[in-house]
Amino acid sequence: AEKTAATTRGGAASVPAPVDIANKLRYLFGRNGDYTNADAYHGTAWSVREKLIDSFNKTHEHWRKEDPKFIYYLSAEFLMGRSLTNTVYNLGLQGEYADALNQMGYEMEKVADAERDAALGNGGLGRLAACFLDSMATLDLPGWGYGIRYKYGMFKQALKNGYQIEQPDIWLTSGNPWEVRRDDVKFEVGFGGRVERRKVNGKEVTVWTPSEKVIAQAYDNPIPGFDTPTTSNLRLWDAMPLTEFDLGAFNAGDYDRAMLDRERAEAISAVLYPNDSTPEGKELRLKQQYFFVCASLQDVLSRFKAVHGTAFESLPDKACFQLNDTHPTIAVAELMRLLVDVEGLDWDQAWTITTKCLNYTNHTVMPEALEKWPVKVMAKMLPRHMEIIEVINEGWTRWLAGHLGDLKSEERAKRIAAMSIIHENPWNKEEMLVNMAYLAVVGSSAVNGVAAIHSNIVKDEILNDFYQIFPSKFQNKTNGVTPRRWLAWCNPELAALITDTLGTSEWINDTEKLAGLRAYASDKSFQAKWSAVKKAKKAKLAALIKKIHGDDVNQEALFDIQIKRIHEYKRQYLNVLSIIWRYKQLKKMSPEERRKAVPRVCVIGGKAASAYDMAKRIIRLVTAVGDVINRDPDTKDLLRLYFLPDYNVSLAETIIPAAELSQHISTAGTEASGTSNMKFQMNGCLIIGTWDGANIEIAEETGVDNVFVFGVRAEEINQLRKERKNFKTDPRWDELMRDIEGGMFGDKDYFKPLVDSVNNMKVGNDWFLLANDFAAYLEAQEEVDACYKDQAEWLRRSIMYTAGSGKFSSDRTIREYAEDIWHVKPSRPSA
Ligand code: 26Q
Repeated sequence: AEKTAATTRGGAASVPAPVDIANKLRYLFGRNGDYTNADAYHGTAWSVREKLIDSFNKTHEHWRKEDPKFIYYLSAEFLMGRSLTNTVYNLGLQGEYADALNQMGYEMEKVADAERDAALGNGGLGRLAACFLDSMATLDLPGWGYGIRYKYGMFKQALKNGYQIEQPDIWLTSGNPWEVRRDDVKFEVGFGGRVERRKVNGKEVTVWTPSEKVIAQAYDNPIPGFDTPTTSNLRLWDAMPLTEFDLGAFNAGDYDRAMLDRERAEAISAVLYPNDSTPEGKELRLKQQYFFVCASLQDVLSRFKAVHGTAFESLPDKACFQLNDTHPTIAVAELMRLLVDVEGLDWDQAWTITTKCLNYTNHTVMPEALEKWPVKVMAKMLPRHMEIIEVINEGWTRWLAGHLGDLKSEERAKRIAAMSIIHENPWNKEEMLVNMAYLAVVGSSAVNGVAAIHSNIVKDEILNDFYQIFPSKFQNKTNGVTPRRWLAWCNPELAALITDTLGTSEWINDTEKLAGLRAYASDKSFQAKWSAVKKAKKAKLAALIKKIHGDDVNQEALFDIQIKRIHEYKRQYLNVLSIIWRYKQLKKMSPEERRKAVPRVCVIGGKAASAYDMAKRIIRLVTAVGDVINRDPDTKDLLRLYFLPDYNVSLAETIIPAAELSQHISTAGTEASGTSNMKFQMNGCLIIGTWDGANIEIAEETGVDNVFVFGVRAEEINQLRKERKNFKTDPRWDELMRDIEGGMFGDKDYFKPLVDSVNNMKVGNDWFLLANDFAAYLEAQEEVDACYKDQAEWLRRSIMYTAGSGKFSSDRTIREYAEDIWHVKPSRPSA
């Protein structure tokens, strides 16, 4: 009998896909023929779901028997994007379902386009978690993600008169075929209340009686690996009231209060905080963090106990947890509470187990972005955890005092105060804060940064005191991205060309094989094919620009892209300034000179946190400049600027394959890693960038001379900031400032704070050193133009980028985590 991918993976012999899709539409949705693309999507997704669940069940049956060590990736964010395309490709069902849809008169690409993004994350950190899940499953590593099933994910961004407007992301209303509710998996999570000491059988125990309790309800999201039978899991928690209605209150006629309790519970998993930098000290945010950590740890411990009883000393051989930034750091205190208060272990034994099980990844350089919670807030919401953190801190500072015994007492006291987990708020001496990064470091076995330069900054600056004491705790794990979603599936044309050329598709899970393309980098006929693919992808992006802005763009132009969250440190503003400068130069040129100019289509996209005023002004500046440039008959064939609204994972999948130049121009030392830079590199897009984050390693792999690197280095930043007041700005810069201030793009008053923020005499004092890098940036842009005029050289570089991207597969990153930090080994179910 012929075996389809579905039968080898899942086992369930199924009806032909077209029949199955029609059945799903008939019996789940009551539809009979005449489907829209959205209908076809739902029918297809519910059909594919069954194969996914078969594979999931098989994998978990295998893991239950084998009982391997598991890695649990704890993250407040998982930015998954769409699932249909990824699932059918990863399961090897693409051909079967594409054919089925064709037979029914539909096109897979259009059908897949009807899916809503699962946008349960802000940006880099959340998308990294999603790429990691793909790699863990592909590498057969026993591992789950744990997070929150937000009812509303990242807000939808719309533009109104060029200003950002936020709209709720209502993503669950048509149902979610990619999740399975586990009605048998629920845990209680408590908040507030009081803590008492009681004697039980002569032993003193601590009892926490919360004043508020909610239920965490599990939803499983199967994660299919590629080219393997493994399907792992992302378990997300939904918050529900303890009882459907508080019956007591209801019977007493207090209907309002019963409803309020319900709302209060549901609020916990209602919405993702759209803040990707400065943490808001909102209590609800802390509640979300504890909510998912508490449910996840209870879940893991209950599975452990079902197999190993109370032999908790072997917990570190069976489970480890990766803390994705400090967001889940309350896990340190929660694991202690569960082991000591609930399971009755003694403190020291529990502490040994806890620190063996936990590891922490830092994603941030900026000190103001490090999470700190007021002791007052923590003590009220999590009184027992606050006590535990105090005891941890007492033990820690006592240990430190011994460890630093050789120092003079004054120096010693200073060092201890600087490393105390609980410390004064430097801006408000009345307030005490819990430093979550310090708690994470003290409570973990390993601490890592996300790119080489960033890990050095973690060691030498951010956590230097700790590094001096535990040098071997600190590691680097350079980020990566999944080559499935970010090359093979989003750019099937390029993937086919690569496979043809290398004679194998093995590069999809062994990206080092892409290095084989270097041999073809200067091959004219290969370059022609390479260029044809880029042109086809540019045509798709042009169609999207047409759909959104109504404009036809010159498809021969250089497509120049900057897509990422809007942030001052990422310096979209610097990009806009150079575009204005280019515009002014073009205006001055004679027709002959203009004929020699390299035409550009510039695209900027990204969301501003809703309360980030300066970022919103930057968006408005982009749209205002675009309005002037795109309508000017003198220049409109040579320069365009478009802001693409609602940048998200799906949009990235269209934009990145079409990009020829991408911008990664953060102030050196501020972007921890960046991951879109890796996606662009994989798709043969040249990079203009600063010596920052993973740009450095990308340049090393691609050949530094193939990258347009500019600007000051991280080591110089502190000194340059001190000298800002004496910095002499470039005359071209001064001219641009006068233009914006003078109303060349309208909205004078609204743009004034932007102008002030980069003025060396004003409060902002150009903290991100735009003025310092301005001249070098314009020069690098001239190099870009010169290179683009030499298409053979441009294409050679483009090929060298893809060829050099092997290191940046998240498979490599995950292998390193598995070996150096997690100590988990692959366990593959039989096909
Ligand atoms: C914290 C507390 C309260 C509210 C929100 C937050 C919060 C949420 C999200 C703080 C930070 C984030 C996200 C940070 C982030 O995405 N960092 C990026 O992580 C990437 C993956 O490592 C790096 O490539 C980027 O350089 C880094 O900016």
